[in-house]
Formats: sequence, C-alpha cells, structure tokens
Amino acid sequence: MTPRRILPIAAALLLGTFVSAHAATIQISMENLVVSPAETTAKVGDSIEWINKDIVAHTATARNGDFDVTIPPKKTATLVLKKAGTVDYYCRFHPNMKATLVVTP
Ligand SMILES: [Cu+2]
Repeated sequence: MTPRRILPIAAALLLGTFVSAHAATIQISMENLVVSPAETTAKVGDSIEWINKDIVAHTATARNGDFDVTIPPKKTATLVLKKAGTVDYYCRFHPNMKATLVVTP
C-alpha cells in the first residue's frame, strides 16, 4: 500500500462508507490463440486479469521485460500495473499472440 492510497481509504472510513480504491480490474481474454482486446488502456494501480480460455498455457510477456505472467489452461492470472507506459506483450509459447497495454499515470 503506497502512502498515496492510504489517505483516500482513511477518508472513506471516516465517512462511514468503505469505497474500495479507485483501482479497476480489467479483463483480457485469451481464446483460440487470440488476445482480446488487442489493445487495452488502463491506469497505474489497476489490475489486469488475463483469462485463458484455451486448453494450453499462455504467457503475457512484456517485450521491455516489465512483466512475464504465465496463465495456465482454463485459469486466470492477475497483474497490478505499477508504472505508466505503453507495453507490447506476447505469448512465449505462441509468438503470434500479441497485444498492447497502454498504462496511463
Ligand atoms: Cu500462448
């Protein structure tokens, strides 16, 4: 938890309503060896949840080395976005599977 996050949560608690932080979870599906949507925009602090609907494992591997997430068959995997930037990623097992993540501050 970053200090930036603590204040809004404390404020929400004081108001008597707990509002979970603004962070969103954005789902990206992997089905039939296709990443969909191919381009996703999210904010720092958001989570990306990849949903592998295939019967083979996939990865979300950033070309710039920022992340390398393995998504087992019929499972999901989540990554919390920590920094802004545009990241192209692909599947190490199926290099034709490509997508872009645009992370805004
Ligand atoms: Cu794959």
